[in-house]
Amino acid sequence: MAQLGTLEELPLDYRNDLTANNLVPLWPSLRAALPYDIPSRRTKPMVWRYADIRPRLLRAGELTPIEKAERRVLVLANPGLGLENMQATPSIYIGMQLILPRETAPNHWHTPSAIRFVVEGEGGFTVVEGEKLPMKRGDLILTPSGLWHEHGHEGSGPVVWLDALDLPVVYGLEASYCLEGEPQTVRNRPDASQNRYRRSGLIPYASLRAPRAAYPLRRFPWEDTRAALCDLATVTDGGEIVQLAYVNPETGAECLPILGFSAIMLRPGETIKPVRRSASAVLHVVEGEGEARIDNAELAWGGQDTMAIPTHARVAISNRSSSKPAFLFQVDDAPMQSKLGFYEELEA
Ligand code: 1HN
Repeated sequence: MAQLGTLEELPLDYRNDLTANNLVPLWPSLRAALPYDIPSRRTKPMVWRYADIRPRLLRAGELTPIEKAERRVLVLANPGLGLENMQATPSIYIGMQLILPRETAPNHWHTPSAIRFVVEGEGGFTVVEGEKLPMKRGDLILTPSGLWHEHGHEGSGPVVWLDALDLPVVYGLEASYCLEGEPQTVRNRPDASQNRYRRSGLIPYASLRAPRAAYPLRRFPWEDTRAALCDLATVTDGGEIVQLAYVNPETGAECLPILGFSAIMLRPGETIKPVRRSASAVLHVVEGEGEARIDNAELAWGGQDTMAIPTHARVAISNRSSSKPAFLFQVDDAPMQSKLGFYEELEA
C-alpha cells in the first residue's frame, strides 16, 4: 500500500492558504478516517460500578433540588470519547437518574428517543402520552422520539433508573431539541402491558388492519422478561446465548429506530462469547456477578453495574456463581446500523 503524503510535506504557505480558504487536504487524514480492516475506536471498554455511582447520585439529591435540575442525572461518560461529550459509546448516552418521594420531573418531549431501565426503589412512574407506566425494578419503559413524558414518585425512598438515549446520534445531526409542556392528563387505567399486549402472540384484533401504532407497548415488566428468559434457557443448548429482544408486539421489529434492547441470562457458571460485531453496546447488570473480557480489558461486575462495549470488540462474559443465574440488560445500536446497511457480524 502506498504511503500517503503528510501535512508536513506540504509547503507552509500552501497549508496556510488552504486554511484561509476553509480547505483541507484529504490525503494526510485519509487513513485515520478510513483505516484498513477495523475502525479506529476511542471508546474504552469499561465498567461503571453502582457502588461508585449511588452515593454520588444521592448527594446530588441533597445538593440540587429537582426544580434546578429538571432531570437529576449523573451521566456515564466514556473517558475515551471525552467526558464532556456524554457518550457511553459513540451512539449511546447513558445516565443514572434519581427522583425522590413526591418530586416530579416536568412534562416534555424531545427528538432523541429514550428508555428507562429501573435500577432501584419503588413507587416511581413515568407518564407517556397520558399512559401511566409504573416503574418496578428491572422494568423497561420507552419514551420514543416526540412523545410527551414526565416522571413522578409516589413511594418512599430514592428511586433510581438508567436512562439510555440515542442523543449522541441526534445531537451529532444537529437535530436534538425539546419542547416543554403542561402536566399531562393521566388516564386512570393500567398500562398496555397489562391489557392490550398481555401475552406475546396475541394482539388486539382491530389493530391487524388498522394503521400500525409506532410504539404500542411502552412498558415491559421485568417479571415477565425474567420468567421468559428462564423458560427459554430450558430449551436453549449450551453454547447458544439465552437472549430475548424487546420488540414492537404489532410488527415484531425492534421497538425503537436507532437503539436496540435485549435481556440476557447467564446460566450458573456459564461463559458466553457473543459474536464479534459492528454494533457498540452497553450492558447493565440486573442480577448476579462475574467477569467480562472486552478486548484486552478484564472487568469484574456485580449487581447494577454498567459496562461499555466498543464496536468490533471481542467479548466474553462469565457468571461467577455456580448456583444462580445472572441477568443482563443490553442496549446496542444494531437497529441503526442495520437500517444504514453496514451492520456486520465478524469472525472471532
Ligand atoms: C431526558 O429527557 C430525560 O426525560 C433523561 O428523564 C435524560 C438526557 C438528555 C436529554 C434528555 C428524561 C435526558 C433527557
